[in-house]
Amino acid sequence: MAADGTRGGRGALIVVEGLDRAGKSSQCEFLHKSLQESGRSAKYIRFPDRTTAIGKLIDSYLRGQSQLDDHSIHLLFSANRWEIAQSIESDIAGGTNVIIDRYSYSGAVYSAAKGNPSLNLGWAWEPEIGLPKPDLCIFLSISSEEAAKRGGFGGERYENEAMQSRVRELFSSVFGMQRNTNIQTIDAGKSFEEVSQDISMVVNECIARVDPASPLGKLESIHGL
Ligand code: NYM
Ligand code: MG
Repeated sequence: MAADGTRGGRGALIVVEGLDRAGKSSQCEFLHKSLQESGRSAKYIRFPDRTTAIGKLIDSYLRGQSQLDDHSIHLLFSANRWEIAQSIESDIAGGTNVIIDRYSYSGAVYSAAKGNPSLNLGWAWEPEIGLPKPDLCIFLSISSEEAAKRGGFGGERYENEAMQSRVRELFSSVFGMQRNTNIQTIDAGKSFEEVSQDISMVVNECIARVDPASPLGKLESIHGL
């Protein structure tokens, strides 16, 4: 059985992006379950994948247990995607829809948001070029006011107001510059049910549209970055 419940064809690569507290993980879990319940093959993965050797270095950095140069940690986040890229490609080729919670867009914007003069968005995007390209990228957009209502920040690096508002600005610049990628912005300030319905609509459209004959794309350089 293929991704859409018919024979043959490849799966769709669906990425969900957004700020901390936008509700990405709960929506991804719900989407994963609903795709499976509708008889489609689906897998849910998240970045950073903290279980690998590289992921453990990232985890320790995020928890503030280790210090790393901004460029080094940036490249580790990217390496953490590259180490899983092949398995994503083979799942997609085998007809499984893959849902990814955070991807290269988070990678570029969080690092660039630190304001290091030698680590701008252009530099940050480079190591992402060639990774599997999403068929759909959902941006769960949430205002700082709504995010604040959802309770306090956790204790990890980057979970503070200054960083989050810079990340919000950079997400909109990056998504504004995307030409050949299907980006769908969804208002994540609505109720869980409304947001999940909006997600399900764009995901079903995407799965129906994925051309079984055309292979998964690769991320390209972003013009104007
Ligand atoms: N993050 C995540 C990055 O800085 N670069 C990346 O490439 C990725 C995938 O990690 N605050 C940051 C964003 C988050 C943090 O992710 C942990 P999560 O989804 O909140 O566990
Ligand atoms: Mg978080």
